[in-house]
Amino acid sequence: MIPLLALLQLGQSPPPSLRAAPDLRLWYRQPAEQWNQALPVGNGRLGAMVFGRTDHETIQLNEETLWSGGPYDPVVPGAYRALPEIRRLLFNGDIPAAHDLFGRSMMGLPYEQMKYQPLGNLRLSFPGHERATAYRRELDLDAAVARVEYTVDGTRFVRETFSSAPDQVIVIRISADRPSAVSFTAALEGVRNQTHSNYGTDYFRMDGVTPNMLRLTGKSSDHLGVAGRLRYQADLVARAEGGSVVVDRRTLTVDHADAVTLVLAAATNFVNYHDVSGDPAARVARVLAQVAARSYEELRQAHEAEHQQWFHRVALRLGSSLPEADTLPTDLRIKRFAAAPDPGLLALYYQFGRYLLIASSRPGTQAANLQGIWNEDSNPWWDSKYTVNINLPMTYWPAESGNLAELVGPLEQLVSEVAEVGTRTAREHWGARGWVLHQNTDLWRSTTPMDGPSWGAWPVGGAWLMTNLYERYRFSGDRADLERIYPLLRDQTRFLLDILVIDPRRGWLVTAPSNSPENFPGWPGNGPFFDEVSGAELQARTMTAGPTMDMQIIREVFAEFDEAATGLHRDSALVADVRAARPRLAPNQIGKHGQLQEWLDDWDEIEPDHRHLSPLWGLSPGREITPESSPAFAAAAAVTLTRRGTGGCGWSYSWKAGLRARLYDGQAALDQLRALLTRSSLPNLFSLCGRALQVDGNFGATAAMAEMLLQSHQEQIHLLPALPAEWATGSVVGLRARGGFTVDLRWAEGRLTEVQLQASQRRRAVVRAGGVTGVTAGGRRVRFQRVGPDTIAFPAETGVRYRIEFRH
Ligand code: FUC
Repeated sequence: MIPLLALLQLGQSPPPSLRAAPDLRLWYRQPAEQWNQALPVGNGRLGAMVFGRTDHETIQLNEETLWSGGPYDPVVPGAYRALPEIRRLLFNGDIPAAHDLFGRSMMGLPYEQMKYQPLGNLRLSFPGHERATAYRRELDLDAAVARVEYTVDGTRFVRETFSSAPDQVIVIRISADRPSAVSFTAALEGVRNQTHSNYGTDYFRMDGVTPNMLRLTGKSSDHLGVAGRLRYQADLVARAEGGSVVVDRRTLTVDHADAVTLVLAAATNFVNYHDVSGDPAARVARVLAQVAARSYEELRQAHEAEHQQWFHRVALRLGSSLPEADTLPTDLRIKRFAAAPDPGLLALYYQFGRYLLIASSRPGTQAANLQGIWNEDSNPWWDSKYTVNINLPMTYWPAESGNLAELVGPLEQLVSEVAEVGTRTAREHWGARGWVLHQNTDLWRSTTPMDGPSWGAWPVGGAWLMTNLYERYRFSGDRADLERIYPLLRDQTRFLLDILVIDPRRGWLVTAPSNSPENFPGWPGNGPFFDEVSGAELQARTMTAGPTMDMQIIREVFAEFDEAATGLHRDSALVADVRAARPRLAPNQIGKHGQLQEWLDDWDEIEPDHRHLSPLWGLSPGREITPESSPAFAAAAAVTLTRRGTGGCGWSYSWKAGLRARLYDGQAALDQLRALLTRSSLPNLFSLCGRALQVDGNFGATAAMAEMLLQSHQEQIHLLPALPAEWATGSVVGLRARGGFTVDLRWAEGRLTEVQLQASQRRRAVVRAGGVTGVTAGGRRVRFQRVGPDTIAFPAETGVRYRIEFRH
């Protein structure tokens, strides 16, 4: 429970106040009635949602590469030929005509994408267990185990489920405190997509394999004319201790065992986005052979140790919880939180975000999609794919500060594959060098404009993701991290240079066409219209030129490219082009309400409380707007934020919390987090968007909480920049700051009491903290420079533990 590893890695024993284990369990007094209440486990690839029912248990299963369709190519050759006319119409103010022409000529074909699919359901029937008493179900974040316990006729039953990364299996252990008490029937059921094509092209088969196995095999569905090319297999093996196991055609029955371990392996034939030549049967057989001789205890210990390697890197304690918090189930605690402070619940939410990232994005797996890896629906909201105009970038925001940098690997892989595919898309749809990703992508790395011009006409998805990848280098300071992504950054820079055009009215360089995701500018006459591509009545048009967010993203990518190429002594001609273009980009502007303008013109929003916060990108996740470097724009950003209100999808709450933190308004950030938990989260702590969970809101909140405690985007380690009064006392161990620093903090009554800092490389450390007086190492004073009233700088050596001193 204690994050010993994080502390041991730093070569120290934990300070006394950090010894007590924080509350790291979600728990409930009743089973999940629906999927949205079940508890998630995952190893990055295999996911399960555990309902915890006593008599008819469901464990819903996912394998991350099971999607509809197969490799496909939606590029429309020569689409770029329409661009000059679209731009002419756009700059002449004939936006409806520009929109329609984009819809007819620039959309990918098909113009929608493939869907992430559920694998199946494990059903377990325990006759007589409807009479259960003393019920408890929990998710132990520290062990990454979902546990169900209850009593039937005086016998205590326990079920534990985990998804093991080292052994690549899902393991379910069913035991009782009395011998021979475990009897149940198991079935491994497939899922058919009933509605997503009007003819059945997917199928599954359920077989029993003697002496102790259930097997599910199947094929993915065709979708939008793209053939379903995935085959899958899941094998479930029952290992009974005592009693008997009988397999008939498709069910497995255990009778009077002392305990049973169910081991599930699953795989598809997916190799990569253009290769589906894998053999699911051989993959499953190999995994099962490897675990055949390993006991439940061995599997469990290996799983726990591996999980804790990641999880224990950061420990967070926030103030004192409600006195009764530990005796209050999580669902009731969420309800209470609307009216009473509960910092401990937010600390749990923080760690739940880290837990979800560890469970859905591991080195070598696919990147976490909109639902991480958890999806029960063949027709999930937004296809449970990758949407890039906020969701996928936000998913990876907490990774660096939360000391999980390696888990960004799958995103890097996704970007490098999208760049391969997007090179052709850049050429054919924009007549440009480099690579493009528009608003969405899927397992097959589709990169063309999607859904309709209102959403798809947005060419900077790849640019935004590049800024995510660059953060890894900023945090590690490790040149290898820069070298690896440099070609992607260079080629994205080429694309951006090629698509920028001059806005004829102002002479600025702008993107055109584009949109400010997915907001409607209130130009005269913009309003409801029937869209040809989506075949639907839409609220208004979004198409525009040079939206503020595009310009902010491009400035950031250009700055990163300049820094990288200059540091690595490469591509000097391209650096010169970037330096020439950057000052000509459309600048940030302040509008008539004092707000940060969203579009080139000072239009009002048709939907003033729109969930996207696009023009505030430069405040966060970007860094060009700060209260210190650009106070006028920071004040304008605050106006925009207030005008937007506090609602939206879960992710919108989280983004607002992070933005408030960057404005040093801890109370407003906390209010957003409270609203997220009480208004847009599920009882299992997943954030909500539409009718299903969406993990971005969890990840955005985790990132925002870290930003309330530590910010490092201004080349300084800024401690407690946005601490709300409710968090007056607390501690955090293992947060990462840009430049390769690891930071431990303790504070009381709102003031820092202890700060320790370590550098992973030789580096000038700049520390900003109220009342800072100096720095020591091993009890000896370290020479420092005072660079501001609350800021000192000193040369940090690798591996030395520095202690920051304060005036008390
Ligand atoms: C964007 C958002 C929606 C949703 C979807 C997955 O389009 O505007 O709210 O989060 O992505």
